[in-house]
Formats: sequence, structure tokens, C-alpha cells
Amino acid sequence: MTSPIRTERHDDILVIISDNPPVNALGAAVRTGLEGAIKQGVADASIAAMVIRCDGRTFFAGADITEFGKPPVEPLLPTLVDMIEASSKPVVAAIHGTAFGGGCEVAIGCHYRIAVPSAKLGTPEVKLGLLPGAGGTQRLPRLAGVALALELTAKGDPISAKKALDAGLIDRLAGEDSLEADAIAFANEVKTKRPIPRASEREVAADADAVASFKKDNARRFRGFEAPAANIACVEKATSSSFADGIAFERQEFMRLMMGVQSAAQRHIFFAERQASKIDDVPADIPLRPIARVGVIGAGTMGGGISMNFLSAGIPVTIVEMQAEALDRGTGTMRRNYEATAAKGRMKPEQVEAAMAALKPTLDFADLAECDLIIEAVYENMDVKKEIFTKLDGIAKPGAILASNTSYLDIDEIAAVTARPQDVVGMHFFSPANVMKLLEVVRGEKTAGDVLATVMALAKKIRKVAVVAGVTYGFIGNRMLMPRQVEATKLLLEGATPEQIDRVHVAFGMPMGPFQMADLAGVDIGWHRDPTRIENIRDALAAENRWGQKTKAGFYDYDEKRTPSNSARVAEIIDDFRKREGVTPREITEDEIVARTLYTMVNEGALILEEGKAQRASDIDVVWIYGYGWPVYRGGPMFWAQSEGLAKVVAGLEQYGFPVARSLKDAASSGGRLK
Ligand code: T1G
Repeated sequence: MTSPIRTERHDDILVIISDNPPVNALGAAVRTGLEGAIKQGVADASIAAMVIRCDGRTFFAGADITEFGKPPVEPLLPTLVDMIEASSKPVVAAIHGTAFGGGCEVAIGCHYRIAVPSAKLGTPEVKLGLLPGAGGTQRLPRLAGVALALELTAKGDPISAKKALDAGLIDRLAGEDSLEADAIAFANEVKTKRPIPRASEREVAADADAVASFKKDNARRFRGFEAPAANIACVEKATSSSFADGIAFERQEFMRLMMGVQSAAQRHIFFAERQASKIDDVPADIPLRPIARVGVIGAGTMGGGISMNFLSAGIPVTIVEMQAEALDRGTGTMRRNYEATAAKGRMKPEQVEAAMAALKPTLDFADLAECDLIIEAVYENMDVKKEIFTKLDGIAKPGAILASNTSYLDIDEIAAVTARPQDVVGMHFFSPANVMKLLEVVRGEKTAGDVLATVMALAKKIRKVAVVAGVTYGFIGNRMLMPRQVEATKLLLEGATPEQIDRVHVAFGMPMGPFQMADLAGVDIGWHRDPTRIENIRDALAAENRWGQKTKAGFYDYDEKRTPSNSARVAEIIDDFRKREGVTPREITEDEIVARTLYTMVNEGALILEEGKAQRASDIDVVWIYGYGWPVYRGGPMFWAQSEGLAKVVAGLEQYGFPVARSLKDAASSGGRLK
């Protein structure tokens, strides 16, 4: 097998080139090739300096994650980086694309670094539940200081080449189109310079304040995660120990994390997110329908948020409303949202203007005829949606994709009112639509393969994580939410309190529990609006205007700052219902809450898989991570059930009398996995 590494001579400069698509991951073949090339350069007296660069879209984007969990293959990455740094001849890293993880560590093991302006550097290992294990936690603070090293390693977000230059992480910017030539020129400049600069030989200034403030500023963000603390500890170690001792500590912490459940969960999600974009029975190279303009029907919260996704990606939008007042309100909200983003420095004012200029508000439904994709985002009522799709069928251009943003309703029933069911699909955005990353793409019975593939590709363009769902009430996420809500409400009647149930979920790692979520979304959602008709606890709350945070009272009471407190009135309402139902409250354990509100979700997920309403178990995990804030360090409901032990989950379900999905029971008894 040919090596992914080749070398080219430019006089006395040896250029070492990696060609390992798609991201030049530092797999065993790359490491072996690099080792051989460096040794060749050092041994060859006619070589004065070396350049390392990569073909394709990026410099090394990290270690090869697919190798994790397998027996290590020499040369290990830390050894290779140390060898590059120990070279008797200067090595220049020529960076483009994303020098991430082990790629960044190779770069800082080199003696000099030059990057094109569009390049990014980073150590996102923490997002895999890991830490830079090839010397990054020890070299970064020596090169760029403690504060930046903490940001890069413990948060895992990349920095631009310009910021890296300002921080001393790189030495020079190259021309966007002249990286190799500029790197060779740089190598010629430094080939006689002595001593060769080595990051590991630098001192790192202790910076206790930076560490303390970083920990304090990020405590909430890191809640529940193990890897951030390990990254911080390694960087802190660098301020008080020799390089060798720091490396030993880094290695120990890296192995501890690598063997842990959290990293396995986070690596699972890394691949699951990418797998979700693949449609098993549609060819990956199917021609896509061009989407030059998107139409959105409804300028409410969802319609406005949906429109912003496309405008931010440079795709013009025609947005339709029935009344001018609603249209103005909607477009005004969109502008305010953009301006708030600009105020935080995450968008330039000219980008706001460009986005709003690409928006065409109209009251004329016929204007949608120019759109290639039309997304309906109006009131969640089947009759209303059928009426709209009937009209759309009459005006949309042939081949236009007709999508509904419905969160529950039957896409096949909607498609059936048109003469083009093959062009109808569900695009279920999560609120706020311009923020939440999840998009459930609902495949109707007749949805064409190219329609599905087009929407999945478009989702990536608007920076969404898309998952294909089948037609079933609530699709994947909301269908699994239902048993959780039903059981949580039953538990209230049987003796639990809203804060007890929410506390279990928050301790588990959810951003909020079922009742906190109800108060945020609105207790009155789906309420029949008849205050005299009180059939359940939510009816009783809604009837007293306890609609949640928006009325400063729901399952909790809220002060001016929306800080929640337990409500005596809610306790009374629950008590009244217990008396009315003849229920004597009893002690509810945490295990019972977990079994009845979390195991039941897993059970529903297994049924969804059995019915073919999700392509794979990992897709269900992706839905819950990106749509509901399931803690990524638990890998999603189906991965978590696997790590809990399916037999334990089945036993818990049976203990509380739930019928267990056949596939779940079979997997548990065979020791297999949910697929
Ligand atoms: N290893 C193996 N495969 C990888 C990979 C990696 N590091 N990165 C990406 N891929 C695959 C990915 O699964 C997909 O495969 C294809 O490449 C395109 O990826 C010792 C231990 C670089 C910003 O965490 O952030 O170094 O689906 O769809 O949107 O300290 O990939 O096509 O079959 O994401 O253009 C640290 C992870 C590793 C970077 C490109 N590095 N990658 O984004 O393409 S651990 C990372 C990314 C480490 C050392 C430690 C992104 C990208 P397929 P993609 P993209």
C-alpha cells in the first residue's frame, strides 16, 4: 500500500507532504511515513531544513479517532512529535484548513509555524471527552501562555490564524494561495538560525489568577463533564513542573479519560452525528435539486427563526403572512435578533444588512411561485395545513420541495392533498429555530430520494444536525418525550413533587427537568382553553393562569428575574387531585423516577426502531443530544441504556409494569446491542 506521505526537494529544503483524505487524520500510516521522512531529512547532510504540509482541504485534523480503542500502533503520536521537536534541523509547519488536536500538536512540535489567514488551530479533544495527549497541554502554555492554553484545551474551540499569530502560537501568515512557497522561503530564512526554538524548553509563567478565573467562569458550562477538569489540571501542572513530569501527568490523565465512559459516549456522538446525515437507501451521489430561494409561510416565532437560518447561510427568503401587522412584527423580530447577535460581536453590522436585504416579505401567497423550497410554519392544525398545501400545489413551481414544520402531524396525510406527494417532506425545526441545531427531516411514504437528500444537504449548509424520521406521532424526539411527561405527571399524583423529579433529571445532566421545561415552553401549550374543564393537573394550572415563566407562575413561582421557587399553590392543586383520585401519596425513590421517566424513553426508542421510524439507534441519540440537551457525556438515550446495561433497563421497566419492546428484550437477553 503506498504511503500517504511523500517528500519533495526544493534545493536544501525537504518538503514532507501528507495526502490522507478526507482530513489528513494522523493514522498509523501517516505517522510511520512522517517518522521516516523526518529521519531521512535529518540524516541527509544536503538537507538544511524541512517543511511539513498537507494536501487536500486541511492540515492534520487530529489523531485518527477510528483507531481509538484498538491496540496502539507505533510510532505513537507523542513519540513522533517529540522526534520532530528533537530534530537537529529546523522543521516548519505549513498550516491550512484546521490544524486540530494531534494536528495542532504536530505543528507546535515543529520549530516554526506558518499559516494561511483562513486556517484555524485548536485542540478539540475535550469535545471527545479527552485532552491533547501528544504534549499539547505542556507545549501550549509554554508557547501561548496559560490563559489561551486553558481556553484551547478545556473548551476546545478553535482560534483563527490571526489570533494564533498575535498569541505567538504561529510565527507568520502566508499568502492564502502561496502557502508552500512561503513556507519554503521561511525555511530558507531560518535554516541557519541557532539555537533551534523548542516549545518544551521554554519556561511557562505560573498564572494562578488565570486558572482560578477560568474555573469560575466556566463552572456551569463544565457541569457533569470530566475532561475539562483534566485539561485544566494538565495546564496547571505545566506551570509547576518540569516538561517531563508534565508529560507523564498528561499521559496518565489521557489514559484515564480514554478508558472512561464519558469519552466513549462523546466519541460515539461524534460519529453518530456524521452517520445521521447518511440515508441508507438513497445513493450518496444522487443529484440534488438546486435551492436558490426558500419560501417560508408564517412570520411567527418559528417562521422567523427558520428564515434566519437560510438568510445567515446566504440563501434568499420570501416570507409570507396573511396580515401586514404580523409580517412587520415578524421581520422586526428577525432584525432585532440579528442586531442582538451583532451586539455580541458574533456578526458584523453589514452582515445584518445583507441578511435583511435578502429577505422578501410579502402578503401575496403567489410570490412563493419563485421558490425552490417552501416551508410551512403556521398553526399546528391539520386542517390549516391541508388548506395551505392545497394552495401550494396550485402555485409552487414544478419540482419545488414542499415542507411542513409540523412537530407531530402526519406528513403523508398532508402530502395526500397535493398531486406531488413525492415533493412533500417534513422539516421539524426546534425552537428557537435559529439557535437549536437539530432538524428532524420527516420522510413521507412517497417522499422522493432526491428530495430527502437535498434537504439533508441543505441542513448541513444551514449548520443544522439533521436526522431522518419516519411518519409517526411526534416523530422521534417528541414521541419519546410523551412517556416521560405521562410518567412524570403520574409520579406527582403518587407522591413526588415537581422539584424532586426535576432535580433527578438535572443531576442526570439534563439542562432542566420535565416541569421546568413545561414552564419554559408554556403550560398552556395544547390546553383546550376552557378554565371550567379541569381533567388533569396541567388543566388546573392553566385555568389559574399558571402558564409558566411567561405568567410568572406555572409548576413553580417566578420572581422578576424568573428565578423559580417551589409553589405552595401547586402543592395544594396536586393534593386536591390526589384526594379526587383517591390516591394516598407515598415515598417515591430516585430509582423509580429514573425507571419511569428515562427507561420508558429508551423503550419508546426501541419501538421507534422496530417500526422503522428511525434509521439507527445512534440517530435517536443525536436527536436527544441536539434537540433536548441530553448530556453528551452520556451519549444519548440508546447509548446510555447500553452503558447502564440493557438487562437492568428491562428489569426496571418490568418492575413498574411496562410492556418491554421486543427488540429491547431480545438485545438484553442476547447481550447484543440496539441497532
Ligand atoms: N479521525 C478520523 N476521522 C475523522 C476525523 C478524525 N480526527 N475528523 C473527521 N473525520 C472524518 C469524519 O468522520 C467524516 O467521515 C469525514 O472525516 C469528514 O469529517 C492525540 C487524541 C476537521 C473540522 O476532534 O472537527 O487528536 O462521515 O464531516 O464538516 O491529542 O471533521 O465522511 O465517513 O466532520 O469538513 C482531535 C475532529 C482528534 C477533529 C472537518 N481532532 N474533526 O469538518 O467534515 S483526537 C478532532 C472535525 C486527537 C491527540 C488527540 C471535523 C473537521 P465520513 P466532517 P467537516
